[in-house]
Amino acid sequence: MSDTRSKFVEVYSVLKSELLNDSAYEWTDDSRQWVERMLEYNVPGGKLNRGLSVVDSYKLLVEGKELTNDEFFLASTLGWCIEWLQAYFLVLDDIMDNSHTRRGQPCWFRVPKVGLIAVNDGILLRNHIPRILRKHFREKRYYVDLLDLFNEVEFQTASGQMIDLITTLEGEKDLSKYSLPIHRRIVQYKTAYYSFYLPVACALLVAGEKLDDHVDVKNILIDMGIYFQVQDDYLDCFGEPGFIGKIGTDIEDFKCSWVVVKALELCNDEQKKFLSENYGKDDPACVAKVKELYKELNLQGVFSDYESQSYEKLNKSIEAHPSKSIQAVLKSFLGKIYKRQK
Ligand code: DMA
Ligand code: MG
Ligand code: MG
Ligand code: MG
Repeated sequence: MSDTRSKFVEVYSVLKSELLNDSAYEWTDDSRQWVERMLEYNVPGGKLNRGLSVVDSYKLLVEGKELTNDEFFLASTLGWCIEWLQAYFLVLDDIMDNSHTRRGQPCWFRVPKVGLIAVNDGILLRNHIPRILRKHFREKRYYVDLLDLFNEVEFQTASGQMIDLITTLEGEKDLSKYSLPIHRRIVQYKTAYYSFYLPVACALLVAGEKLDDHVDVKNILIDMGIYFQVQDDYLDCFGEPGFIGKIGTDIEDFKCSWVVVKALELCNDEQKKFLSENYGKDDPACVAKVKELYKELNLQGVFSDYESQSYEKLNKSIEAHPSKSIQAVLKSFLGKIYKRQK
């Protein structure tokens, strides 16, 4: 494990133990054990890309100056707040998407005796964030901006989840309503703000910047987030479950995935009919037929072209940015996700 990663993980233990000893609640052994197990199961086991990006971005913004322990701790704490936010969204997303596995283990709601208690666990995870922020940032000049940022981004994400979910409503399964602009709108809101804008925005605030001065950075990060979610959609269908840690459910769930949108663009009438008959059915035979058609349409090749084009486009916009340190932040982010396999 790299030094940054292991130091980052140490901060998780500190935050966890602070939450488990929060004096605003009269703890019992049972409740402390429940919360600890729930945190261990859902918070630290991911790639930690979002969280670590706060630390990496902050380092690049202060241009190689060695961080003090205190600065490292603060940037890491914000990184962990994003990992908490992610855990909260994922616990609920897996219930709504009827998913099976996440990060190589059963989804939290599938764990015996958890079930729909997972809904309240999601709410608890969400409530931990302002508690962490209050404990460590209350005295900072940028505290209000930080709270406002997390609130805005949570609202955007929940709105994205809403449009993701209402486009798949039972009884209204009509593929003709799916298009690239609709897909873009869904993924911009459900993924890009919290996964890409939020880490960099946190780093900018700690570095003493005002977010209103960085709208151009935000726009590039949103485009990067859209590219990232296209990869997620692609991996849902073509990724190796053992490797990505989750079994795809987009075809069964009738999701407005980038893959189906591209398929619709390329289908002839007969193929379109075939797709409509098999998409959105919770039946492995139908799923296999959809994947068969995707192969026929060479969607893997289409994706690979999209991937290199997006990379070039993003690189161009990054290089047009006037600040070298911001260019470095954005390039490091892009480097982490280009051609990712999980
Ligand atoms: C996830 O979209 C978005 C949020 C806010 C969790 P998704 O359902 O495609 O994610 P996953 O493929 O990880 O379930
Ligand atoms: Mg999901
Ligand atoms: Mg989802
Ligand atoms: Mg997905």
